[in-house]
Amino acid sequence: MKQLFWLVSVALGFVVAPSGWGAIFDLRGTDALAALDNESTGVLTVDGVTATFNAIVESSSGNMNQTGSGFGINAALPGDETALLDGDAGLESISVSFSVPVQLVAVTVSSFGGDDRGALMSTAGSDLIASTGTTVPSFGASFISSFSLGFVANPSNSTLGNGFSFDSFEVQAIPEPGVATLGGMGALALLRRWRVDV
Ligand SMILES: [Ca+2]
Ligand SMILES: [Ca+2]
Ligand SMILES: [Ca+2]
Repeated sequence: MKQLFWLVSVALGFVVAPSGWGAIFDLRGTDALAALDNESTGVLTVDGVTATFNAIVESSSGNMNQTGSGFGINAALPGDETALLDGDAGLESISVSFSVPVQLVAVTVSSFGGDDRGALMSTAGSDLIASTGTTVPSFGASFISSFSLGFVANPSNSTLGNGFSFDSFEVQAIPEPGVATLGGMGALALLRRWRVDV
């Protein structure tokens, strides 16, 4: 009876699973190091979601850079914080576009100081990021095809600050209908087989 209960639970889980899966893009991790480090554009795939990254510097070119202390843009000018998104050589930002519509459910940054400010932008809305840690975007329930995170001037302070590290983000994608349906059918087939065998 316990087995039957377990199998029914699995089958129902596949059939009624409400909201896709989460994919965490760890920009401080080894996959990102291989795909994005020292590139102005790069592609990273996590759990079936492919993200294309572009490094943008307001007035000059730059490359994405991962070091032991952060992930940001190397603006290739003297004095730039090479592993942070900052404003020393023009306002730096990273845009991310996706192969499938996603919900952006979390963005994590670090190395924030009091003068640092980040702007999270999408077609569905925008948020100001003002401290180290994880931000849940105000537009996290909306499906988007891209977003960007960039350094912006602090409106209450004329100094730019030294920037912040773009550590990671998490998205939720809609599962392809065929995958969920096949999973549910497979579990139901297992259940039917188990009942016949008894
Ligand atoms: Ca590097
Ligand atoms: Ca920089
Ligand atoms: Ca900082």
